[in-house]
Amino acid sequence: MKTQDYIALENQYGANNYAPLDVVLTKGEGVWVEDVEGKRYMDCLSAYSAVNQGHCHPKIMQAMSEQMQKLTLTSRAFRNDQLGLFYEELCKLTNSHKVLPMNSGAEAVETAIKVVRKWGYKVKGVPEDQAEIIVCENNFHGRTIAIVGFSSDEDSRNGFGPFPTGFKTIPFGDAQALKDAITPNTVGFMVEPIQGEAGVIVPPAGYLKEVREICTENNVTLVLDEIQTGLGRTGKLLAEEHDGIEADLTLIGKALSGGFYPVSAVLSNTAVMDVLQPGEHGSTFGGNPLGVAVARESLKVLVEEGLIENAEKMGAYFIEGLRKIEQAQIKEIRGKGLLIAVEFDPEAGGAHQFVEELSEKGLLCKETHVHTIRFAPPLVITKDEVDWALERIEEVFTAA
Ligand code: IF1
Repeated sequence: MKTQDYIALENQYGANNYAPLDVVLTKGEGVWVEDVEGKRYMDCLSAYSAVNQGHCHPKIMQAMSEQMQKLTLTSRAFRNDQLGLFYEELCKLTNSHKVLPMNSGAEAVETAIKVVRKWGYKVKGVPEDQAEIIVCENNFHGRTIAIVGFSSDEDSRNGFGPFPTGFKTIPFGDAQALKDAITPNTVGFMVEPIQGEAGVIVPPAGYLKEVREICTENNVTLVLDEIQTGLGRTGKLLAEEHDGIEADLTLIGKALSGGFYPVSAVLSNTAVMDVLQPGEHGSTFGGNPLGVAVARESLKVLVEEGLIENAEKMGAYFIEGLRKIEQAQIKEIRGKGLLIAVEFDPEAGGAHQFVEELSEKGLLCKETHVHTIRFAPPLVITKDEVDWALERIEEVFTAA
């Protein structure tokens, strides 16, 4: 079958909830993927930061293959020999006290909403059903009804109402706005350290430190959604480290499984997560031995192969190379580690043209909000591979 044949099948039988590039991929290794015509591409999206360890990492594959021949799923009605080890390794790695394992990022976000509300009622003393959670404009935290209910993106929420209440929206990056929005019923402030989908929006230096202090002073839990920024993507294990702070709840997902299996988790200090009692929350696959074995190896690879340090080094090199490109219509180049974005002036006519041309040259990336291209290759990328990418990016950007 050819590219068009696969596309025809997707168009005939698949829901129309994405408009992907017409590239039909069939294999991947490291930063490279290959389509059904045998054409090779560098993946500069990394499945939105879910394959930080590179495609089909052999050690993670090995761990998955061994576990799937032993035990894959038991439900949490029984215990298994992977979960306790995963808890201990993850808590020690992230200096957390407790872990609640889920599957998708959105489920981790929903779990956090439930936990901070229950904490508000049982510990802070907020009257029942009066809990307020503050979020930021242009947030992206997933696609469930509660989450899109507090999204400021029309496409994410149009036609899906009515939505749950109890959420307040403030501008991102504005600590004073947080201070002004807090009431005695505020139980949490949930924010991405860097807003990914909004276009890699990096807040002013010290923002996370300020919001940490404001939350502490006002007995409000700080929930950091590190589902995209976490696990090495910004050049630190967790993006919160750039500001030297610790959240009360930290959400991780995506690369937690190296792209092999949906695994997400809510990390917390004891005070917050211990409000949950047996029977109050759960999930069929949450904490299953197969996913957890994959996650244990994915974390090991991240640390032992120096991917976090590599992200910091290669990210700085990538951004430096982008800044050398002579292209008058580039409005801003921004990012941290290997979470990088190039925003174009509206006069450039939108970034999709560059995405298509880069795909022609063998580099896969994706635009966001029309004018911005995100470059987020797997953290295993080498200097030569960054040079390879920069060469093609310069060709496309300067030809425009
Ligand atoms: C899609 C966006 C990125 C996330 C953050 C939670 C979640 C995500 C910070 C939910 C997921 C994915 C979802 C995917 C595309 C991608 C995405 F473009 F949608 F916004 F990365 F920026 N918090 N992001 O980035 O995790 O439930 O998906 O596992 O919906 O198309 P999930």
